[in-house]
Parts: sequence; C-alpha cells; structure tokens
Amino acid sequence: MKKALITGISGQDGSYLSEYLLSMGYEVHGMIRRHSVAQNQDSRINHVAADMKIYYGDLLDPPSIVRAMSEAQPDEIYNLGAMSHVRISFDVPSFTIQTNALGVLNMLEAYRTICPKAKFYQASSSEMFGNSVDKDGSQRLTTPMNPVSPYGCSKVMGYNLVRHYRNAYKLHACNGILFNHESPRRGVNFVTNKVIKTAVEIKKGLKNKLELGNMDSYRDWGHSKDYVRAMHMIVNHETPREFIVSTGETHSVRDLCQTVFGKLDLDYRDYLVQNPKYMRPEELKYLKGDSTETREVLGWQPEYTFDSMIDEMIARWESEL
Ligand code: F7E
Repeated sequence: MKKALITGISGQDGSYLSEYLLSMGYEVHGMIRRHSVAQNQDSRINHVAADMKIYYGDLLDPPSIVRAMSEAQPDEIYNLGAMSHVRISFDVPSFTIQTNALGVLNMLEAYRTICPKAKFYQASSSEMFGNSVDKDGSQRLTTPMNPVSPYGCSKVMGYNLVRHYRNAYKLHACNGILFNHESPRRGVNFVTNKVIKTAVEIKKGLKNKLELGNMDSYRDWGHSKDYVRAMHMIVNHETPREFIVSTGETHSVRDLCQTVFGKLDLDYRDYLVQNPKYMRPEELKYLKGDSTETREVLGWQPEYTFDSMIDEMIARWESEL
C-alpha cells in the first residue's frame, strides 16, 4: 500500500486529491492548520476524514512537519499548503512570502532528512509568469517568469527551491505549474465561485448586485478534479521535472459573467457594480497555458469543459441556497 502525505489537505485540491488517492488504495496522511472556527478546519474532508490520518501542523512550524513526515513515512509528498489568494497577498505580503517560500524550504529540508527516497510534488502556479506571454499568445515552461504579486514572487521562490534541491541532493522533486482551477469546492472569494454564487442568489431574489474588480483580465480556467489527476501523474513520471497543467482556453472575467448569468436567463450588466476594493495594485492580465507536452508525455487530458464546470458549480449553489 503506497503512502501519501498532503499539506493543505483541507483545501479544494487537497480534498479532491485525497479522495483520488484513497480510491487507488493509498494510505493518506494530511496536515491541517488549527482554525478558531473548528468546523472550518476540515469541512471539505469531513466525509473522508475517518479513512485518513490527520495531523495539526503548519509550514512555518518545522517540528510539526518533522512529526508528520516521520510518522507517515510517505512514498509521495504533495505540498499544496499555501496562502493562495493573490489579492490578499498584497495585504499580508510577509505572511505570504514566509508560508509559500520559507514553508517550501521547511518541507524540502524535512524531506531530504527523513524520507529522501520519497517523491515530492510542489504546487507551482501560472501566477509566476506575471505578464509574460509568448508571441503565439501562450505561456509554457520556457516563458520568462515576471511575477506581479507577492503571491507570484513567493511561488517563484518555492519553484526554484524545488529545482535546486532536486539537483543538489538528487531528489525526486517536481513542480506542476497549474493554471487556475475551480470546482464547487472553490473558496467563495475567488472570482468564479463568487460570480456563480452571486448569480444564483440574484436569481433567487436574495441579492441585487454583483461587486467585482477588474473585468478585463483573462484566465485559463480548468477543473480541480482534472488537475489533481495531473499532480499524481507528474510525481509518478520516471524523471522528476516540471509540467504545465492548463486547458489551453482563455476567457475574460466579463465572458465568465456573461456565461454564468446567461445560463440563468439574466444579464450581468443589470447587476454589476465595480468596486475598487477588489482591484489589485498590479494585475496579471492574460493567461493561456500550453499543456501540449504534458498531454503527450503523461497522457493527461481534462474531462471537464468550461461549460460543464460552470454547470456543476451552478448546481451546487442551486441546491444549497
Ligand atoms: O482572480 C479578477 C482578478 O482570485 C481571477 C489562485 O488559485 O489562480 C488563482 O489566482 C481574476 C483576476 O484568481 C474580482 O483581478 C475581478 O484577474 O479568482 P482569482 P487568481 O488571482 O488568478 C492562480 C493560478 C493561483 O495560483 C492562485 O492561488 O479575476 N477579479 N473581480 C476578481 N477576483 C476576485 N478574487 N474577486 C473579485 O471580486
């Protein structure tokens, strides 16, 4: 039986990844941070918590990492824990850099000391590219990294540390550069789920406006469930290296609103209020990932489309509200 240790197990990706690994017969161990509202700690993994071993821990608390790694003795480590909200990273830049950069260092140090034969996956992000776009309008492994947020800067540091530790200590450490990925489990302060939840509330007469920031940025939105399958393929590829995970399709925030409200027979322009509070000091304008190599080398393919993902997210709020 293979054993996996997941940091950030209570997040969107952590919850789907733990379900996926359990379905393949893995013994799953996970680290969660203490939260003052106890039910918020593990609401996404409650349904599978009894089948896993959960430890309190923090990427900034090396003793907790050492304890979890020593007890789990994992074959695979997935470092998904992070301060993952780009807009909020401007408000808490020091915490973001510590968690997402120093936190990776703490994980790598424990890994090379306690279980160097394990395979290590680092959740790297398309936010690392900033506003770099290749001439053909895509980002790929060779695209320069010019991050435009404390979050993006911190992820570049984590990415480079993983490459450095792989080369210096001959570790099987990999980076998946994942473009935006969503699902019904996405936090409601990320734009997809915010727009979808608000649209359903408006349809049900519970709200009368949608407050957003920049409408003209473009994102390559995939589904988290498809992307956690890619994580497993990346870490189990014979050669530890980097891979891009993306749909290759891009939509603006405006397109997203039009599609979501259109599906509910509404016009988003009747409800939209632009609020500077949601603007970022520097914005990443355009993302469209080229994952051709990942599809060819790993045989990965997404199952969801932009439309089927939105339908699933609408259905969640329609049944919940
Ligand atoms: O914003 C615009 C906003 O916060 C998408 C994280 O998973 O993906 C995610 O980062 C776009 C931006 O995601 C609102 O300005 C407009 O252009 O949903 P988001 P993100 O910043 O792209 C990357 C790959 C990660 O790695 C991150 O961890 O939507 N936008 N109005 C808004 N965004 C939010 N959140 N709220 C608004 O009201």
